[in-house]
Order: sequence, then structure tokens, then C-alpha cells
Amino acid sequence: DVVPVRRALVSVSDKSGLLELAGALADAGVELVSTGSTAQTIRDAGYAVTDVSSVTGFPESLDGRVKTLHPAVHAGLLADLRLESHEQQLADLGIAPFELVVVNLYPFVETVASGAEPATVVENVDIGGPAMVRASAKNHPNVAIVVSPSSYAEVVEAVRAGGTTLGLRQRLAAQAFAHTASYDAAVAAYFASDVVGSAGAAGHGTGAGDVETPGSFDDSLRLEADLTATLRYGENAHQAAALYTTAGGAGIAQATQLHGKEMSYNNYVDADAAVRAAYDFDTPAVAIIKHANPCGIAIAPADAVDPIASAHAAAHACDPLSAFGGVIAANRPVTKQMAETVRDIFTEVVVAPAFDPEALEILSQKKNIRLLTLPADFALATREVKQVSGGFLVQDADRFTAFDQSTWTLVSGEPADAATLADLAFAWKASRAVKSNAILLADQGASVGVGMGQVNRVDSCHLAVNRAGERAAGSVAASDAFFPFADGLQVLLDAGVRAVAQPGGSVRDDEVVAAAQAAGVTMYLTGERHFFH
Ligand code: 93A
Repeated sequence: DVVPVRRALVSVSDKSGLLELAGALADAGVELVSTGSTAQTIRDAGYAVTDVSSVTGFPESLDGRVKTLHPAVHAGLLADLRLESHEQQLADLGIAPFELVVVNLYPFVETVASGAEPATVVENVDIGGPAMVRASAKNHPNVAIVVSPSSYAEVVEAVRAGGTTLGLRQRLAAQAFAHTASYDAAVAAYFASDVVGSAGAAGHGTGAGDVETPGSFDDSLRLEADLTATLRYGENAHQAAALYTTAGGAGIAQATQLHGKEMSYNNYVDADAAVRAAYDFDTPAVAIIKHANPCGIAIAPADAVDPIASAHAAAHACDPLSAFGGVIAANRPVTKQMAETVRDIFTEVVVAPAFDPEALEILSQKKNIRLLTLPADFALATREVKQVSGGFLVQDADRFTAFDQSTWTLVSGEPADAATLADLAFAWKASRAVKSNAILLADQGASVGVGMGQVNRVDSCHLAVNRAGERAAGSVAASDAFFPFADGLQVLLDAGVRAVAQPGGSVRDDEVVAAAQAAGVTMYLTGERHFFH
């Protein structure tokens, strides 16, 4: 199953490593066939190369839109030479096969990131490149397909050793299909975001108006999703995993990666949680996520000079220990100042609507950090799906209706002043991003202590208070669901919490409210629960 390499098709936008590759292939006696500027680069370096137009007998035309899209190329890529009939047909047609194809695609993601005009972005949608990549990958029993300069050395070694092995070609084919899939996902996300923008579809920051009443469900719900990328592994190293994107979706699965290592399974989960938390706010907000929970979440003070950097600093201050290795979402473009802070903190992923050029430059110096863009007004899914064994559960997405404090009921203490109300509103909204049972303590628009994911509310209260330390005294608290007893609340009161927002609705609300009244603490009932599991 070793295929000696006699003829190679090389067509690359990213010319890094090209000359070393071309030199090594030429030295090994491989005939090189190339497109426009790739051929020029090889020729300028003094190596022999055949122009693809002399293979096709057709000029590169339509400003380069049609270069390699020709049967003389594609029959050479797709012929299965294990079949005599294919070999015979190629001979009859006078077409020679390729055993090696080296292609990397027009820099679509980079063009989008540069803020280019739509016409330029569209021109950078590669058509001929993916066609060659997919054809060669399909025909991997005969052809080795290389899509990344990082594979050049290994392939050159194989060529020198007498040819590529089936194992190598299959591995390269898998990389190739993953590459074109993620490329197309980026293209789809760009087109979708454009459509969302112009259609003025509902963005984040929802009010009471957008909530759908519990609706009807089709008797056969079909989930259409396309395999977008195979991931290195799943939640753990022994679990195979992949990313599927739903047709017409526009969320973390469609985010555009500008820089960094491949996204992992856990990166996707955490980035989704980060976006859920930060993009929920209308004002500049940052959430830092570990294991799908916020270890810090904050909005910027109204007078901040660099709001998103201030929000990040405040979110980080909540729990700097846990922020190590975290996933950050910002709902405004990342600024230079924020980037300078993040640079010094080990961070897995940063998601934001955009990165200021200086911020991108600073963060791109870190090889591994993954930088993703997702438009601030990405279309929220209206339904959420969760797998259970043997099927799945579907529900309306959780939206706030009780965000507006005019709908809250004061049941204890003095009415809160404007600043306290604003903090309560922040804490209440932020608590929605915390796994239940959730208790979130906040001060001046920033979480100061988070108690998450506990099986009783008392433990969540202890966690939040312990995390906040001295900052618990004078903070405000939100609870994602009612206090079933006064014990959890008492933990907060003893720590010096001065105002509380919680849904209410417990059969023991009287006891809970009485405890707040005895402490002279302000308490509002929001009337709405926000469990999140
Ligand atoms: O414009 S295309 O979609 N049409 C083509 O026929 C075609 N063939 C190769 N893009 C095409 N390519 C791409 O051109 C390759 O994927 C590669 O990225 C680039 C190399 O062109 P050049 O050698 O002129 O730099």
C-alpha cells in the first residue's frame, strides 16, 4: 500500500515552508504542477515547475476564480488506480495522475478578521482549493493530501523513503476533511451573521417582550446537524468526540477562530457557558468560566475609561485562583488594556465580538490561547436540547422576564437605593449563569463570591460567603431559586449581606422573610426561578 510519488500538485496561499518542500520534492525527482503565484514562487527559487494552465489547456481565468477546476486536474486526483478501468480511461484521456496534493486555502478567516469589505471577504471563499482537497482525500488509497505546512516534513520523509503509506494517507485525509469542514463552518458563520445583522433579528439582552409562552412541539422533531470537526478527544482523553453544527445555527459552534490551538470538547462547553453569562448583559460585561461555571462575572462601571478592561479586572478579582486556565467571554471588543492583563494569566479561550488590532497582536504572541469571535447579537436559540439515555429533552430557552425590578416585591427592610437595586439586578441576572443551586454575592457590578452546583442551598451559601471573605459584608446576594428554609439565608445574613433577591415561592417563605426582617435586611421576591443544570 505504499504509493511512490511521481507527480505533485501544489497550490498554496500560505507559502511558508513552500520552498523547502518544493526543493525536497524536486530533488526526489517529483514533477511539480502549480497555480499562478505558487508556480512563480517555485520558479523564482530555481526549481522546475509546470503551470496548471498547461495541464488544463485553459488559462487561469475570471480573476483566478477558475484555475484548477478542470477535468484534467480532477480526473488526475480522483482516478482509483487500483481499478484497471480507471487506469485505462486516464490513458485514453491523456491525463496523468497525481500522487501528492499540497493545498492550503484562501485565508478566509484572516480576511474577515482584518475587517475587509464583504466583496473582498467573498472573493476569499476558496472553491477550487476545497474541491482538490476533498477529491484527494476521498481518493486517499491513491493520493496523499497535505493541508498544513506542519505536515511537510513527514511527507517529504515518506517520499524519500519510497512513497506514502496507506496509514499516513488516511490520517492526512481525515485532517483534510476536518479542515474543509471548519473552513466551511467559518464561511457559513460569516454569511449567517451578515444575514442576522441585516434582518435585525433578535439579539441578546432580552426583555419581557421576547419570551414565548410554552409552545407546542412537533410530534417528530428533526435535529439536522452537520459534522464540522472531529475533536482530539471528548471530556476525557479516552472519549472520541466531534463537533456538529446545526443547520441555520449561529452560536459558539459557528464562532470564528482567529488564533490558537484547536478547540477542545471542554473548550466548547466552557466557551458556551462564558457566552451565556457575558452576552446576557446589555452593558459591557466579562465572564470567566471554569468547568462550565463562572468563577467571576462583572459589568463595567458607567464611568470606566476602558469598560471591557474594567469589567475583566473586576471579574478576575472575584476568584483569581480559579481563573487560572479559564475561558473568558467579553461582550465587547477586547481592548489592548484587557489583552495586556489576559496575557499574563494562563487562559484557554477568549471569545468576544472582536479584538482590537493591538489586542489581537498581543494575545497572538501566546501560541496556545484560542481567540474566537462571535457577534454580540448572535441569534439566540429559542429551544434547548439535552440528551437523556434513549432520547432527548427539549425546552424553551431560559429567558429573563423578571429582570425589571418594577415587577419585584419588597418583603423585608427598606426599599433599596438606586445603586443597591442595580447591584441586585446584576446579581440576579448573573446567577442565571451559575449551575444550581446558585448563590451569587455581588458588589458594584461584580461578583465577589459564587456558590455553585451544590445539592443543598446552605452549602452554596457557605461557598459564596467563603469565597467572598471580607467582601461578603456589605454585598448583595441573589439566589437562583427560593430558600426552602431560613438556614441558607442565615449564612448570608451572618456574613453581613445587606440585600437579597430571590424568587420566593417556598411553603416556608414566611420563615425566610422573618429571618431577613429580624436582620433588617432588604429582600425582594422576583417571582421567577432560574434553575440551570
Ligand atoms: O479561486 S478558486 O476558488 N478557484 C480555483 O480554481 C482554485 N484553484 C486553486 N481558488 C483556487 N485555488 C486556491 O488558490 C488554492 O486553494 C490556493 O489557496 C490558492 C493558490 O493560488 P496561487 O498559487 O495563485 O497563490
